[in-house]
Amino acid sequence: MTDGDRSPVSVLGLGAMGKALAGAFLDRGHPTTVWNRTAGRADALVARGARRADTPAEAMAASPVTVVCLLDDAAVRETLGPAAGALAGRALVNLTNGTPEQARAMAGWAAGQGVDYVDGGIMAVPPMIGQDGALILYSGSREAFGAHERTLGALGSAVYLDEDPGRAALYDLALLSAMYGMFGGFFHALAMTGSEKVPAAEFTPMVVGWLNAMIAGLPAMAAAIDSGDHSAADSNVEMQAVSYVNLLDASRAQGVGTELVEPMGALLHRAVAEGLGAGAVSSLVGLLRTDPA
Ligand code: FVH
Repeated sequence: MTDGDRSPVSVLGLGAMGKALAGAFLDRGHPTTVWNRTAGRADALVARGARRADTPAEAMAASPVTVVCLLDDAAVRETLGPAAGALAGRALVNLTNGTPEQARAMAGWAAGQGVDYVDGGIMAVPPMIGQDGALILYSGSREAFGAHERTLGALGSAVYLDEDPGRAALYDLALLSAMYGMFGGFFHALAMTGSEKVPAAEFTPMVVGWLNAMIAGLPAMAAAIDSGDHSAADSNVEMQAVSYVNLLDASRAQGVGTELVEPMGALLHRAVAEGLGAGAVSSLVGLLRTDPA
């Protein structure tokens, strides 16, 4: 089945994200069938022209491609399990957040049902869906992605990564890790300045400028990480380990908890203990690698 301009599509899951996905398909004129465990959450979409399905199987039978966006992997299994068989010869695109292992296991399950499986990671919040700024990562069946790429394009910028169905989940979780690291640093910074009653809105522009300056250095760090050459160190690990103690001491003195920032301090000190003190902080990535669980 090839993708037409307005190919039918089904959406399972109408939480905050699923509603945005179904809405974007409707906006582009795709005949859209929707299902949600709590049926009433489909009402607004039905009023906009979506067709309500009473069961996941009915929804999946209505379209060549079904997009699933539920809370987690357990919800996906619970939803798709009873519908096994309804999907044969069709494509399933799972945009539920999950691990690479879960994506690979789901791909195996889908293959057993004769289903083309694509896993995905949504790098956007619901209001961004349907705009170019919404990045959606895909991996898994190249054929299915190619067949439905234009339909999926209604959701945002569609980027296909690899035939390994786990790749999109890996990138998704890695990008979330970078985001949460930034949030953690930001929240700690605001707790520090807030301890002296500096309004968050007053200090935040300085944080944004500083983070942008640091972000500019990430490609050079990536090159060092790929080459393993961490010798170019204007700001070496040992110096940073020493000044990091001040960050922790000052936080405690200001009455600010250090749970968000302690791990980085511990890693800097471990790097010094392992002889990496004279090099660049990019060497810390190597210390994080452990044998897979
Ligand atoms: N919202 C966001 O900002 C992020 C952006 C990036 C991607 N995530 C992931 O998207 C998945 C869905 O997130 P969501 O925001 O739509 O989540 P909720 O609004 O909480 O809706 C959850 C839906 O899942 C249904 N559900 C939960 N458990 C079950 C189950 N056992 N069986 C069937 N359906 C289930 C729930 O149904 P109901 O409660 O309305 O009946 C909602 O449709 C998620 O993986 C994010 O990490 C969102």
